[in-house]
Amino acid sequence: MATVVLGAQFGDEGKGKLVDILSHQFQIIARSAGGHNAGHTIVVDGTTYDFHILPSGLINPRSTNLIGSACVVSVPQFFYELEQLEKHGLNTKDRIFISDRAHALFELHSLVDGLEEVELGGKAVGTTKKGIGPCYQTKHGRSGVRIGEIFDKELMDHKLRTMAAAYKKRYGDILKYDVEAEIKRYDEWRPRLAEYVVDQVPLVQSAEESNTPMLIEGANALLLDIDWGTYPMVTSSNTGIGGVFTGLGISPFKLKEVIGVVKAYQTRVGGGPFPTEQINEIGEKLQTVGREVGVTTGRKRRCGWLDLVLLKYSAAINHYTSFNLTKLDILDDFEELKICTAYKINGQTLPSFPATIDQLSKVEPVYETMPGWKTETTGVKTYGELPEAARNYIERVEQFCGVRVKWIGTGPARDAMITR
Ligand code: 2SA
Ligand code: GDP
Ligand code: MG
Repeated sequence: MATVVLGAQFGDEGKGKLVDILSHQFQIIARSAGGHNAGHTIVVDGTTYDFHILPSGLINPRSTNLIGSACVVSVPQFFYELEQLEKHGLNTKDRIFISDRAHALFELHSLVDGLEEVELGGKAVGTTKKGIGPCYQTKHGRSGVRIGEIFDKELMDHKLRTMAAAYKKRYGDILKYDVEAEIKRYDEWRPRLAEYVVDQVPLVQSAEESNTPMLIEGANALLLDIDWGTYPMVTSSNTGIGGVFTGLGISPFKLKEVIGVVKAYQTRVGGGPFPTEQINEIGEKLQTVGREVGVTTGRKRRCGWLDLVLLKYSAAINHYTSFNLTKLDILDDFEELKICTAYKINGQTLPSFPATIDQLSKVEPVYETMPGWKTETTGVKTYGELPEAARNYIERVEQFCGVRVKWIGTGPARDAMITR
């Protein structure tokens, strides 16, 4: 039976920490979509680990980890992260596999990502410039290279040269890319990569047949989903529940839980509408106290109040069975807190979450104000011991979205998590 952990807002809700906490209950941990744009930070016994393309579940030394078919994989980044983990003394041998159907993300893709952002000018997405969008473009344009195809040197070289020629036609000399140098690097990497590449279908199938507990680790979040997010200010994969099926081929009937990870306030990195954003001292306080800095790019994250309209929409798509509300402790020192419970445009309440960024950027959030608790919550071990105002805040989220808050994060450390 499988449990899925998904980002419910704009990412960086703290998915990595929950995956780490749950991982000891699971034998297989899988990433279904996305690439090394993701940044998951885990703090274990005072040591901080940053994961990008590798599943955070690798921290559990007994787990087998899979990078699934709908992922895009930078081979040098994959090796780099493995080396970092090994430096920390973590043995990853025979515990990490990449689907042969995942797509190879080349240096070419990341260079094109940068150029596309320049072309967009004031409308830039604010990508991580890791090449995610261009890699999914070549995948969907049917010209990409699958990880399994790397082992057919002639095929890979031909496809990569064709891909490079197409982009050269588009960008000319501003694209500074040496395809032959990249081909040479792959000649070196190919033998080393071989042991990690698998056909994931029998792996997932046998896990299903033997009822092996599987944890599926989402990357990014629903509002960044290519179909359900704030298009076009999104990433290029299906970050919602749909990506779990396309990325892993798992049976929907095998899902036991879909946990939505929700930050107790809200953040966003990159461009795009953010109705409850606070460009003022409140936003600055959330950014500073919450240490809201991108794990992949080091960018400051934009900050604002919790938006329940957005969260309810997210729940309607991802069908969460429970929430993990994270970073409650960051709100410990506020006199009062605001929660958005409706959107208005020209005085009219919207009946649902808008489909366009044009509309979303025009909405006026309607807020409920709740008293803060002005008490430290880090170190609190049980729900009942939380201040009443904090419990009221949590219960308002549950009541509005119809989803139970089963876990509450009160600090970055593994043990700073209240379970209900
Ligand atoms: P991309 O690079 O094509 O996926 O960017 C498209 C949009 O998706 C956003 N995005 C993210 N948002 C939050 N966190 C992400 N991971 C890093 C982190 C971000 C960082 O964990 O902190 O370090 O900046 C992530 N990855 C992609 C991105 O900001 C664009 O809005
Ligand atoms: P992810 O992308 O969803 O895995 O989240 P990130 O790792 O990008 O960002 C979440 C950050 O918040 C990390 O630095 C975590 O260590 C930290 N974090 C997670 N949960 C909590 C919490 O409950 N309280 C505090 N203070 N920090 C947390
Ligand atoms: Mg992150």
